[in-house]
Amino acid sequence: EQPQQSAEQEPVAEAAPGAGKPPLRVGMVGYAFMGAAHSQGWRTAGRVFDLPRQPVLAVICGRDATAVRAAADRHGWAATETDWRALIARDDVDLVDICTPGDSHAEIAVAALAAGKHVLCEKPLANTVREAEAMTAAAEEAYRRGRLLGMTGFNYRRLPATAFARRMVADGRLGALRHVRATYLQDWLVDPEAPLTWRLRKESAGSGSLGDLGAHIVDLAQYLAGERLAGVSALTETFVRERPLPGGPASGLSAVAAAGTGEVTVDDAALFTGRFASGALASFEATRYATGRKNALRIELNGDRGSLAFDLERLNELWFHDAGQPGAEAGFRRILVTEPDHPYLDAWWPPGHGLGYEHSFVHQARDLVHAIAEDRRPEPSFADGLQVQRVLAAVEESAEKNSVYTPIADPR
Ligand code: SOE
Repeated sequence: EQPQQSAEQEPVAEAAPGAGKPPLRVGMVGYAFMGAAHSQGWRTAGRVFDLPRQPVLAVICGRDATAVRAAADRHGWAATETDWRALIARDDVDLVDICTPGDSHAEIAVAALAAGKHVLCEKPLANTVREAEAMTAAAEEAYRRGRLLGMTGFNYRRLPATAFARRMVADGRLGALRHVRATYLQDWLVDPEAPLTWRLRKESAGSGSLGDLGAHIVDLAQYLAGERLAGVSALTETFVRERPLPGGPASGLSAVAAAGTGEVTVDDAALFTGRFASGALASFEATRYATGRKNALRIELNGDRGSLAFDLERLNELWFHDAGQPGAEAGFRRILVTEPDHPYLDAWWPPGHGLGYEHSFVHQARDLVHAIAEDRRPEPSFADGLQVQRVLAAVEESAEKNSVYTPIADPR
């Protein structure tokens, strides 16, 4: 089906990439780490993939006029705003991409959908189940009303190796699934003097390692398994309860410390076990205190016909054990996921020329453009983001009750 093109959606000018295609004009809110990553995605997707609509980096928004101008220049955005409401009110924006801390996701997403924009929202979808429910209801209504889409930014689904792993599981290569083992380990809070940034306060981040890292591995585990968790038993801990207040500008995950200290109000680490609806068992560990581990997301799945293992720090590889092989020759073998018939790779480099972290954001932009142009509900949708939020809430509830097994509300 041809994408709808309104009068003001002129095809992209001749010299630009995607010339002759209707544009998809993006307005982004937030310009820090995730803003930079998403900018890279929007900037690159239409230059690598043959997309039905050409992403245009129309407007970027942040409260500090000087800083947002600098971000616009660095990342290639045409215009700036300092109030997200002004961005949403613009008629030269088709899609709003939310890269702010979790406390503003719901308000921006609901308003953007009501204003007739598609929405991409960084994970975790919200800070609470209630907010995620409101966002999901708004997205359902906006889809019925105007075919508007709401997508949650679980970018790790969009690496060639994880997407290929999903294909193998769906093709039955693992047989009946018995175990999923997932860890996401970082170490940027090991130093007790690391400042109290927004990620360490419940009112801005919702939770700590749980929502920031645990959300990724819950989504990835469920995506790869092709089914949802039915319940969890959990432990959480906050190792350092008081930290220096942040002072000057933040960069990436760090910030400059100022005078005084404040309380850490989120978990530093979360450990939980889970049960899938099929009876398969899962374990999860999310922490920012795994000294020496920088961005170590690992996941392994064991079925009665085989196993798969993935490590984000070696993201062009997938390890596969086929239990049907004769014992003497069996064992995990490395699949180098760099062939043109692996997911996403026909548009990139010749075989063996691997991809990196940022490509997951390019693929995310690519997939969302296709979903919009083809009038398909995106995956993961806001409803999928809400379901992950319910898992996070069940983890918190279980941890509060000393690991009592906690069913997940509405696991559909
Ligand atoms: C920080 O822990 C963080 O940037 C997460 O917020 C991202 O979602 C993850 O991709 C990398 O680590």
